[in-house]
Parts: sequence; C-alpha cells; structure tokens
Amino acid sequence: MSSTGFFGNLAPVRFEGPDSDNPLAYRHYDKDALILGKRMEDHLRPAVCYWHSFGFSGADPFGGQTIERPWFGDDLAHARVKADAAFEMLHLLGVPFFTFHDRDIAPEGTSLREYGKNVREMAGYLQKKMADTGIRLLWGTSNLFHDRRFMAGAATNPDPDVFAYSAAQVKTAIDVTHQLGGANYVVWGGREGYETLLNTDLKRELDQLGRFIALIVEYKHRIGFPGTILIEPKPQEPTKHQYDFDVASVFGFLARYGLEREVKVNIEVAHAVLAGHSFEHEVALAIALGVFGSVDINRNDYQSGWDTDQFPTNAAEMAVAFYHLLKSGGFTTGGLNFDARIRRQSLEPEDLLHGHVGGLDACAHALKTAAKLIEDGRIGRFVEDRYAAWNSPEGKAILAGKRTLEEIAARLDREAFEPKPKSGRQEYLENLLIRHL
Ligand code: XLS
Ligand code: NI
Ligand code: NI
Repeated sequence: MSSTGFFGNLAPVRFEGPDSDNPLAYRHYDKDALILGKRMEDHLRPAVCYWHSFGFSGADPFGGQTIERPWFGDDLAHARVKADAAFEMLHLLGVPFFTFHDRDIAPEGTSLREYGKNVREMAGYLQKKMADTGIRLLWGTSNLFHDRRFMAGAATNPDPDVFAYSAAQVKTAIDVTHQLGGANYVVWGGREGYETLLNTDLKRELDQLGRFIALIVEYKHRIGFPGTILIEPKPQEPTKHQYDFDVASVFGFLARYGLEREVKVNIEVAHAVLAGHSFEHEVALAIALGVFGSVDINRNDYQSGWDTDQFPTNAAEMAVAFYHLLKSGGFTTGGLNFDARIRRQSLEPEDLLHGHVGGLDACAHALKTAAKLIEDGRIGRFVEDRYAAWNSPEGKAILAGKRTLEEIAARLDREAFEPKPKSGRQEYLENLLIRHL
C-alpha cells in the first residue's frame, strides 16, 4: 500500500525493455542509459505538472466534475494531501522534475495577502519533500487567468489596479520558485489578448505587457534568480487572439521591448498545432532565433481545434523536433513538461500513471530516433553540402556586406552564368527518418 493510500498497491514503474508486455513498465525510457554520451534523464529532463495531474476534475464546457480526489478542497490541509500524492506519483514514475502555478499548490484564501501566505507556507512544505526525495522544480508560474478579476487580461488589463495585483502575485510566485531552486520561471499569457478589437487599444496593451515582462526580468536580476524567464506562446484560447501567438510573434515582441536576450520560449506541442505550425517548426525557429528554452510536450487533437492537452504518442512528430534540439546541444535549463491531462472518463488513479508512462516512453523513443539520425550523419551532411557554395570567397563577400547590388549585377554581366538547380531530395531524407524510427 502506498503511503497516502491513493495509489493503492501500484509499484514503482521500471524499465523492462521493448519486449515487455507490462503496461506499467517503460519500454524505451531507461533513465541511466547513455544516448550520445549523456543519460536519457539528463537529455529529457521530464516533469509532471501539478495542475492537470492533481487539479483536473474532469469538467468540460458541457458538464461538471467526473473525477474524485481526496485533496479537493480549499484549505491547507487538503493542499498538503495533494502535495503528498504528487510526490508519491513522482516517486512511482521515477520522474525528476515537477512544475506548478501558485494556485495549484495553495488555497487562495480571501485576500492577496492570505494567498501569498498560503503559497509561502506550501512552498516550505514542498521544499522539505524535495530535500527528502531529490525531486527538483523545472519551473514555477502564476495563474493570472482563472479569477474573474483577470477576465480582461492581467498585464494587458485596461485597469492599472489589475496590473498591480498581477505584479504582486507574480512577485510571490517568483520568490517561491527561487526558494525552491526552480530552473525556470514561466509566463503564459492566459488572457493577454483580446476578444474584440472594438474595445481594445492594441498598442497600449502591448506596451503594458512589455513593461510587465521587463519588471519580471529586472526583479529576477535584483534577487539573483539564476533561472531562465520563459514566455509560452499560444495563438488563442481562452482569448480570441493572444499576443504571444507563436515563436515568431514572441520574438518580435521581445525584440521590440529589448528583451530578446533576457527571455526565451517554452514551446508547447499543442499550441504549435493551434497556431498552424508543426512542433518541429517552432523548435527549429526558436533555436535559429536564439530563444529556445523549454518544452510542454503535450499534444493536441488534430481535428478538434481545442487545446486538448493529451499525453504525447507520436514519436515521429517529436523525433524531428528533438533532432534540431540535439543538434543545438540539447536542453540547458529547460526540459519536457507534461502539461497533459487524463481524459474525463479516466477515473482510476492508475490512469494517471498510464498517461505519463506512455508519454515518457514516446519521448524516449523519439530521443533515440533523433540520436540515430545524428549518428547516421547523412541528413546533417546533406544540409551542409546544400549550402556549401556560400563558403566560396564570393559567397562570403556577399553576406559580409562587401558587395553592392551594382557589383553583383556587374559580375552577372561579365560572367553570364546560369545557376544550376539541384534536387532537394526530400523523399530520400524522409526515408532516413522512417528507417531510424
Ligand atoms: C495553457 C498553458 C498552461 C501553461 C502554464 O494552455 O499550456 O498550462 O503551460 O500556465
Ligand atoms: Ni496549453
Ligand atoms: Ni503549457
């Protein structure tokens, strides 16, 4: 029997190899196995999220609670039971990290002051558990979207009092993230967007958001928080249009407010799909722009158009993204957060384990595939060869700004050459991916 009793007789999940038939064993995730010379756990840095795993009641827009939990309740005693169950699950799964919003770990109470007190109290409780188990915090964040005071946004609210309230709430969340040694602090603009432009001053709201993020960055430096500040892009839902739409928009926003060297992105697979991109695209672009930070690895449903936050199952989808990640040197402070929830009908405690076991296994499978693509080397060499002509003296001179438009045109006049098109060989390259899957 587990110590909280919640997980009954379920045993810790072990690696049993690809041939195992045990549904609660890892077939690919072998945390100490070396992949390209680094432990699998150190590559993936997986994290369980507090909100979906321990806060989700099964409610959807059409119906209420389906899932029962002994820790549902709004006081510190319930919050402690919740924390006990969370750490028990982290232990059963052998997952090294967790993530939380302030609201997930502590009851709100009746005032911001009481909320802050509760959050600090629960942070102390978590700190002891972390010290006892060695489990670490991948990131903390603040819930600035649930309460009705945030209905018109937090930092982008027309009312400066809501901005101030949000700033005060974030300060506590950063303080406890720092206290718990969090590797990152995440800002997801839950309601930083608009429902209609008829009531919105777009420029003003962007300026407010720019100031809010700058306040966070300034505070981080003042208190010496060594973690990375991350913005999590999402195109819409809950608002019609969210300002942190995708990686490209977030980069443009950061550059406009001079924050592009201070803030990175937390890319969620599901949000990439909602924005009309692939996960691979968002990862590759963030790396190219120098703002890649971390990942929420939950997938979307490809038909529903909602943020369905499902556990990942598609190893091929992740492998192509992990390929770019490995090529860039892998995670630094980031990791793979399972911002994923079980379905409304998944009522048993063991359903929580099935979700994470399958999800983590799919990630490990993707990691192994990505590593094989790197070891194989043919994709990398193909891309290098494809651009090799830019290493010629003329190619270098053009990029270094040493040629004018007239000089380039004059050369064409002199040499009268015709460029020779070459095959992009997409089918051949895709087959290499399939071969290593
Ligand atoms: C919602 C977001 C949220 C962030 C944390 O869609 O994914 O869960 O990850 O606030
Ligand atoms: Ni999401
Ligand atoms: Ni997320």
